[in-house]
Amino acid sequence: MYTLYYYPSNASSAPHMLLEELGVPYQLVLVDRKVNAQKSPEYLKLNPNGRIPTLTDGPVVIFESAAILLYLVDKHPEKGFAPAVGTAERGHFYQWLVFLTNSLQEAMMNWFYPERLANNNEAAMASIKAGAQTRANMFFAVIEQHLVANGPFFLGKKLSAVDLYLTMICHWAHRRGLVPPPRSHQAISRLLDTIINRPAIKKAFTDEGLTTDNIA
Ligand SMILES: N[C@@H](CCC(=O)N[C@@H](CS)C(=O)NCC(=O)O)C(=O)O
Repeated sequence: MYTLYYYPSNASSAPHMLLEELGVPYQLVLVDRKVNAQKSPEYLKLNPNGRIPTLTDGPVVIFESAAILLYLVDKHPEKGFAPAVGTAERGHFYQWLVFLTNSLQEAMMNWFYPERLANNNEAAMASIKAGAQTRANMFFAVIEQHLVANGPFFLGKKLSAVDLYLTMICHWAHRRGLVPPPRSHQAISRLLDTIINRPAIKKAFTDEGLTTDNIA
């Protein structure tokens, strides 16, 4: 059985949504950030970065949310959350997932936590935050343009794990008040409506103690 080490609304959220969508057995283990449990010696053995999430599958341990999605879609190819390996669609699936985790997620992290890069210098923090917001918005605009031309989902008519990853990041943007909100983009907004109304997604959010109204 899979075990997902999570904290509500953290980067565990996309793996959690995917586990629910796949309908496979799994358990959740809370890593309590309120007491810095992600830096405990036990957790660091699983994830030496001390970050959430981590997935275990028997003896297999995987960290990085996008890697967890890739692992899970490959373990359950019949569920159709990623195109077949070796196809053009699979290439685009990799492209968008890596873009979301490497470019958009990183910009969002710098926007949330500018102090990590600014050595607690107030002026540097404000500047990093403003730059990261501009960068995140530029990436949201690229996504919107892609969805308008090729949507409603990243891979056209077929929902995939990439759409769940975008939902997670839009949820963060919503909670933290990114300006303008991702929902100011119509195609992104339509995609979010479709995703958050799916029963599996509602269950994942409810199980994290979040209301399903307005999660993104
Ligand atoms: N790129 C990583 C980011 C993981 C990450 O930064 N997680 C945050 C929560 S969203 C965390 O654990 N922060 C606590 C810390 O850095 O101490 C992933 O997607 O798994």
